Amino acid sequence: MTKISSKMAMELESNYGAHNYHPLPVVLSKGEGVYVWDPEGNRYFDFLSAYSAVNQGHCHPKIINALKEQAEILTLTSRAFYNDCLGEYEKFITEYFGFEMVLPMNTGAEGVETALKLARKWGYDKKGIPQDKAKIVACSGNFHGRTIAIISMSTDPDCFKGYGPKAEGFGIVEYDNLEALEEAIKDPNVAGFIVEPIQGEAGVYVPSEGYLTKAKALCEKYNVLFIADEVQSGLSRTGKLLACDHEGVKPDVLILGKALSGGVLPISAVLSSKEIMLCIKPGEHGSTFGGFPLACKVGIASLEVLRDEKLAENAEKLGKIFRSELENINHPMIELVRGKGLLNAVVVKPKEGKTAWDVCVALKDNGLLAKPTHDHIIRFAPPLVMTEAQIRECMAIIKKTFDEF
Ligand code: IF1
Repeated sequence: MTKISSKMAMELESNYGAHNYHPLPVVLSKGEGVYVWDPEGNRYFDFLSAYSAVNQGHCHPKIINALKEQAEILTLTSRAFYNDCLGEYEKFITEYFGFEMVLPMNTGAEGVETALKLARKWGYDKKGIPQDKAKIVACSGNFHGRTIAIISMSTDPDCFKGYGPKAEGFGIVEYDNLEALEEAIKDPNVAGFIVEPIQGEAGVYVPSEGYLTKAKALCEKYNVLFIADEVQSGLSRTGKLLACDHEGVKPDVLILGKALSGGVLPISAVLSSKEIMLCIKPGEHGSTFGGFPLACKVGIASLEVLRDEKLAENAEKLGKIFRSELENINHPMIELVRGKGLLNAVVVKPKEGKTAWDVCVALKDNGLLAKPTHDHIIRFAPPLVMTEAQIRECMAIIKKTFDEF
């Protein structure tokens, strides 16, 4: 099949695809490591990493080989039967993260939904909350996915407006505010507190040092499950295996997604203790593809790459270089730089009507892909396999681009 042109690809998407995104005007047709190419052969550094799903780099050979090998043997059995891949994967991933059990799902949102259902079940069966009275507390500025229940926790109108009525049983507290959290979870009907250890979509908000530790302690005090949504912040992105690891906090429930597959398949997972996980009985939750053989093999390979290539350490090292070099640019449009590891964001101050979007289009023309979130914030999140030489090359591109404004 001949490669279609960028122009044709954009026209086809516009004519036949729902307009639920407003992509940057660039078409990708090949990816390898930190690079992506458009159909015309122009090469770009990928500074979005598919929203942190390709931490291991595009088309990592070890992960692709795991996919290809299993794809010729057995792809999907459903959970109606056992298979010879799932148990091994479950043992591998629970030992890898230090939990007793895992419930395998597909997208991050399904992982979050699973965690919400698990918290409610535990609330009724173990905490003694009266049936249908369980509440779950979330943070302002959160992003946990796009389903009806999840957007019922959202404080971003773009996520929930026009999709009402909201599902019941969710409360909101200000992020990084321990007094508000304690006030909210005192309520004996609260089953869980769900939090992103670093808020990605909100613009890479890193909470105060000690917030996670104290929040976990408050959850223990009031017998509330501490649920960490590490779909974006996990898997070495912030310079540790999990963002919770920066404070040594172990969540009661851990949600993973995105890079759990290295960007090859949708793979998510909820990890917890036996006591909590066994509140869900046979037939009470599941999904057709959850934990399927292809995902098991790809998941193991993806986690091995993070460990064997020391990608958390690399993210820590390169992130420090990135933030200090960016601050040294001291350009009037660069209001603030914040982040951890290789999950960073720049708050852009518009200049003569030029916004973050214009900067991203100019970055694209200079060979680097990044995308604004919430109008004035540019998230910079390259694959964690980037080298120091490459990140310095990217800093030069970013500096050159801002100097054009
Ligand atoms: C979009 C960003 C948004 C997530 C966290 C669960 C999910 C996500 C912390 C759901 C998904 C994606 C979704 C994508 C844009 C991107 C994103 F922060 F990563 F950039 F939206 F906030 N928890 N994040 O970040 O996982 O169901 O998508 O697999 O929806 O536009 P999913």
